[in-house]
Amino acid sequence: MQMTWRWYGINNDDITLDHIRQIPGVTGIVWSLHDKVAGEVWEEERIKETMDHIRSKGFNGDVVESVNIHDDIKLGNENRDKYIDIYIDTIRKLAKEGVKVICYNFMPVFDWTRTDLYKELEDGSNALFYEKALVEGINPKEIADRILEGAGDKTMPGWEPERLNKLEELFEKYKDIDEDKLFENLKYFLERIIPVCEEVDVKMAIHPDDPPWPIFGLPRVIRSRDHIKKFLGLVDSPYNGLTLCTGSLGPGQASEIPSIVREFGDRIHFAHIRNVRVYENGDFIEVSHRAQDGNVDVVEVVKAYHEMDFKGYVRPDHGRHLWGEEKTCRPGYGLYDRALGIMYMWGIWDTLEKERAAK
Ligand code: DNO
Repeated sequence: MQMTWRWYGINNDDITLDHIRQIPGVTGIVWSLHDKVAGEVWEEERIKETMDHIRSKGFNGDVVESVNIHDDIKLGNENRDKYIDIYIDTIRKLAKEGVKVICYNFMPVFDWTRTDLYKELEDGSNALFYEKALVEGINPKEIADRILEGAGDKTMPGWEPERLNKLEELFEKYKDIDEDKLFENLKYFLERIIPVCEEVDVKMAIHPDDPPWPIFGLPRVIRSRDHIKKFLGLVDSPYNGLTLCTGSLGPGQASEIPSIVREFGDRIHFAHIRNVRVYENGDFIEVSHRAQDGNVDVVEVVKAYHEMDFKGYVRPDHGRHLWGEEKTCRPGYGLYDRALGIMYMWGIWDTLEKERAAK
């Protein structure tokens, strides 16, 4: 596995590449142009500037997370081709600078959703939390306001104020889009972009829906083994692949994750590995990577990747906020717990490597 770290860009992240260099075994930086809203053109100079900076510190910039998809593509309306052309243009420019994998999602309106960004855990740390009943009864605008307020002055991917200001309008547009229609629109998008990806050797890696169930009446299509299987069949090419996020799938099917990894392994280009603790009422909270701390058996997950000799990219995904860092870090993206998570994963991986070598 190739260990990576999500970094928010030049002048946009308190955690610098010099800090990241001190975390053992991290070889790649997962990046994006975070000021770009979905559908905007990415300039070659900006891509090059970021890649050069990443490379100057000894990392690769092989993975971009995310190039966000304009709602007109998800809605399948008359503007979609224009936005798909822009998307293709970005894929080509990224390929030219050496990018290998693009992580994206196809969730309508919202990216990941939580009700509390700083819920306290029993050890005094805090983490992202989801209260199921609250989301079932609340106006989506209130959730958006909570998240934006919690984020303070930090930009949050998937929660761009420009889009959220038009929430009512957006919901109105989605009212006739059900799961089948959303799948159809996803297929149309893939049929246009995957041939280009094959040509320029960039792998697409869709991120599962988080949480893995429909919210606010909006359909969600990447949320279970069956959904993933259907998705991979829409365009049956290795370039049409997955970001397998254990934390996103976890609240719906934590115990199945190792077998999902085994089943779809050859289409997983990027692994997001983290743990969640799921409560009986459907609430969940993000916990440390340690298997015992939550419902995702991270040991088994890493074993599944090791068995298949996984050569793709991995990142610790989110972490709790530790030792007061919630005052400065982006929610879910502190330094300490993600670094601890990496060491946990290396501990498992290196042990398995030694065992294999001794056989
Ligand atoms: C959350 C992330 C997601 C992910 C997007 C991909 O922290 O895993 O926001 O980047 O869904 O497009």
